[in-house]
Amino acid sequence: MGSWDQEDTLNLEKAGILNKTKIVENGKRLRKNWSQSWTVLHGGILTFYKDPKSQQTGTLKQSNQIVPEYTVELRGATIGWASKDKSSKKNVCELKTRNGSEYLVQYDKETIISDWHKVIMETIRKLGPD
Ligand code: I3S
Repeated sequence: MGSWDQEDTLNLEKAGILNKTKIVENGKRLRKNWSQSWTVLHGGILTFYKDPKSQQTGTLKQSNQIVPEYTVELRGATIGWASKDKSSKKNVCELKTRNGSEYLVQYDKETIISDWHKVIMETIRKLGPD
């Protein structure tokens, strides 16, 4: 990954705050751990950044770093609305990747999560099959 330049900014598809939890990794079920993330969709990759507040702040330099927590390749992924048994929260999307990982993404305000659902679905469609 290189540095963030002007071209990247022009091509930025979407960014914002979402709640997320990874629930499956390589086919193996994980314990849910919901947390808020600054989320960026760019170039077919969805990146969830760690909340800087939850990071160790030993030095000023460390506290200014924004570290990706999960990087999700959208090619070959699927997205849908999660069924009620997946979570007690409202407005939950289920994102399944080609390599067998699953994430739940959620936001209480419906318009926010609907926009994400739409743009992720459209991105997956444009990327085409594997
Ligand atoms: O699907 P689950 O296991 O009921 O998910 C809940 C748990 O992860 C819970 O934490 P504990 O593992 O400490 O019980 C979380 O606090 C809840 O938010 C999870 O459920 P929801 O329905 O919020 O996705």
